[in-house]
Amino acid sequence: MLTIYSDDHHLHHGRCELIDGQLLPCFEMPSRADHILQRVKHRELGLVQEPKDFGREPIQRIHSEAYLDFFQGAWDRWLEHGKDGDLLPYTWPARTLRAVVPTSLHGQLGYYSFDGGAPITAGTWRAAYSAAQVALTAQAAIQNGAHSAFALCRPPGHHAASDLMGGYCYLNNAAIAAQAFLDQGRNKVAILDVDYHHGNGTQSIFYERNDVLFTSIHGHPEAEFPFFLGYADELGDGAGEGFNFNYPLAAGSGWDRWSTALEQACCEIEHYEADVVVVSLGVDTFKSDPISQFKLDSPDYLLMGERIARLGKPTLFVMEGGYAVEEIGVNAVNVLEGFLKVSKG
Ligand code: SP5
Ligand code: ZN
Repeated sequence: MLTIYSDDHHLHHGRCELIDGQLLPCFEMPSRADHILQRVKHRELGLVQEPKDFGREPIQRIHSEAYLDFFQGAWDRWLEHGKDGDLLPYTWPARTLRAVVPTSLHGQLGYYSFDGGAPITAGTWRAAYSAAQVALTAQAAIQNGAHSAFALCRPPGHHAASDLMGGYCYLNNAAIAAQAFLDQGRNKVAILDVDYHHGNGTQSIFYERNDVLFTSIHGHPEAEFPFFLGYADELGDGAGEGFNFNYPLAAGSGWDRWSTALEQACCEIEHYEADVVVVSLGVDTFKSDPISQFKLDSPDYLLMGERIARLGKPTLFVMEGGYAVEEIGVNAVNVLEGFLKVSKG
């Protein structure tokens, strides 16, 4: 399987995130991608290539220009304020406030974000832009005939909505790739989001559309981030009604419960008759993930890959979360190896 990877992800290394009432060192750190790359090479998964540059246009198919302009320019504005620490929001346009777009940097930061978990640093735009190009390059490989490809994206993307960052995410790499498939002539894309957290950004982007089926298995939002989306009764709206499927699971869920949900999601994808599958590949479902509550073990990721392969569709894997850094390489690459075991044999 071809892997697309860029060293540019090192340009994004946030100092702190707001979590559990504290500013803690970011769980989403550069060594995550380094470990995955190391494992890809160690297991001789296949070629590793640099991304091409498709420019901002395919990103603008998903994200608003105003949001992208804000994100791209935020760091320089922060420097003009004479600051050099990370840029983190602290006020949001909650219910009783007005959804005005302020002119100030911090006002706009609150407007364009939904939590205090996605710091902007000097290199965040360049890293996120590169990650989107990584996804687009892997997407192009499939469009050109590959049966599968691995976009080793960092920072991750599935929490990012059209004009919102949050949850360590800035640009929605999986959504950008899904849209590129459609723009290049495919008619139906299925997204399978296996990250521990609900892919609220991806769901919101495609919620009213029937050309993208969104399925997600995740910690129940009654008790888990992102709290405000990801319930089972969210089935899509308008033309998108019946094209959104959430499988929220209780804390402590292991492979038994998780694989039952996977089976249901796969049934929906088969029923939809997707042309291509995009997997939002988070491995924060792992039993010793430091911020998550599921109990998957490393061999379970092989089975996950095998089941995805039995869909028999061209499949793009897009890296999302996973914070047990020592094991992240084994777990992520196990999904890919499980997939290859079935799709090759
Ligand atoms: C891409 C991705 O996986 N983003 C995840 C963002 C999660 N941010 C909030 C996590 C809150 C965890 N609270 C429990 C901590 C246990 N000490
Ligand atoms: Zn996650």
